[in-house]
Amino acid sequence: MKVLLFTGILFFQTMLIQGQVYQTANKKASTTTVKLFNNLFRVLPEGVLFGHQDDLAYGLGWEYIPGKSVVQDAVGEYPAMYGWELGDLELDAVFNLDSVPFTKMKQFIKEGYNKGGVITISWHANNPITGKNAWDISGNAVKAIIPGGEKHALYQSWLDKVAAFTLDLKNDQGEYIPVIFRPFHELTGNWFWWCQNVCTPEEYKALWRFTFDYLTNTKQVNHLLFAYNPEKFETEDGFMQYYPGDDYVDIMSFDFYQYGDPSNNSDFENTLDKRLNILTEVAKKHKKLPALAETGFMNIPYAEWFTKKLMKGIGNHQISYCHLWRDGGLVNGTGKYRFAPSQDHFIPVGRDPAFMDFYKLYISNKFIFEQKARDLKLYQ
Ligand code: BMA
Repeated sequence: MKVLLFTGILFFQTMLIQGQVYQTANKKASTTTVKLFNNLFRVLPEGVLFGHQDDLAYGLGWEYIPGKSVVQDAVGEYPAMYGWELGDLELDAVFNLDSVPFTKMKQFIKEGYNKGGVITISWHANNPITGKNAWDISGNAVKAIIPGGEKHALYQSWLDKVAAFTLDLKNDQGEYIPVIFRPFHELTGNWFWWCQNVCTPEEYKALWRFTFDYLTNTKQVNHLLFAYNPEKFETEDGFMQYYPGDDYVDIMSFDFYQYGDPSNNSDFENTLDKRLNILTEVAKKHKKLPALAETGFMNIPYAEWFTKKLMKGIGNHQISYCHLWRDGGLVNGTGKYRFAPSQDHFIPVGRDPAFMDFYKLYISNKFIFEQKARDLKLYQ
């Protein structure tokens, strides 16, 4: 007890010395989770943590090779953030919707954490009314699963599975590994059953709050940081329209992808800059961490995309992390594509044309990869 009290006081003092103490939305968040949250604020001026979805699991033409990583293959160093996806966990499936076995995912999460990296999890849950996938927008699914809805009990049973998965994530000392949980993302789009075209702000907020309360109170999952994550928005009001409240959110983020031909216009970097302006302002006001939760240019047809578009758009904005989406490799059979440069044999010219440019981003000093993340001791 004495030791615990002493550690608590020491921790609090450290935070005071460093200035502001940031409060996690979950007041019962584990010490490690609170430390991560505060450290992410502390390191904001140090650079942007670079992340990649499914990085340790597969890339173009390979899967599940111990120690292999898409980012490490490209630049010689692992990323600072690892993203994973829970879709189909709610069905008791062995594999997620992208064919990653959940048992392996748990190991990868531990591996990334042991390297000093940050873990984030998304959830493309199936439509609870139709049983079809997350992109099926038929029915009033959100209304059906919030308290009072006819599928509420089903949704609770899904959260039981999410809780069981996350409660299985422990480090070597037996402590829970903190996870940035990003459910019901891209809500300002029109393609998921939780998007703004198929649910009202009140329904969405009720869903978020129930999810938060059920996980943290009923299931005692106290190692999650919650990330709110619209896609398109043009104003602060637009960003905040579905925001469930400061007591339910730790991270404010958005997703933004490149489409079309970026060689003859500045749309991507201009819009990214504009949205990051809004995001960083609103995050500061609410004492939340700002982040770019998903980005990329599928197959990187513009070889200088990383420096001329992504880095340019991010500019000097202080954001916590920038997370590149997954490479669709052989894992689900079809649709091979990549968001990170690959040296794989599927690229006919040998080395990816975007490789050098990605390397420039790597050595730019604006981004944090494995080594620096470890040195920054994000969990201490
Ligand atoms: C999407 C695509 C899908 C994938 C989903 C969940 O954006 O990459 O292929 O199933 O994310 O990871």
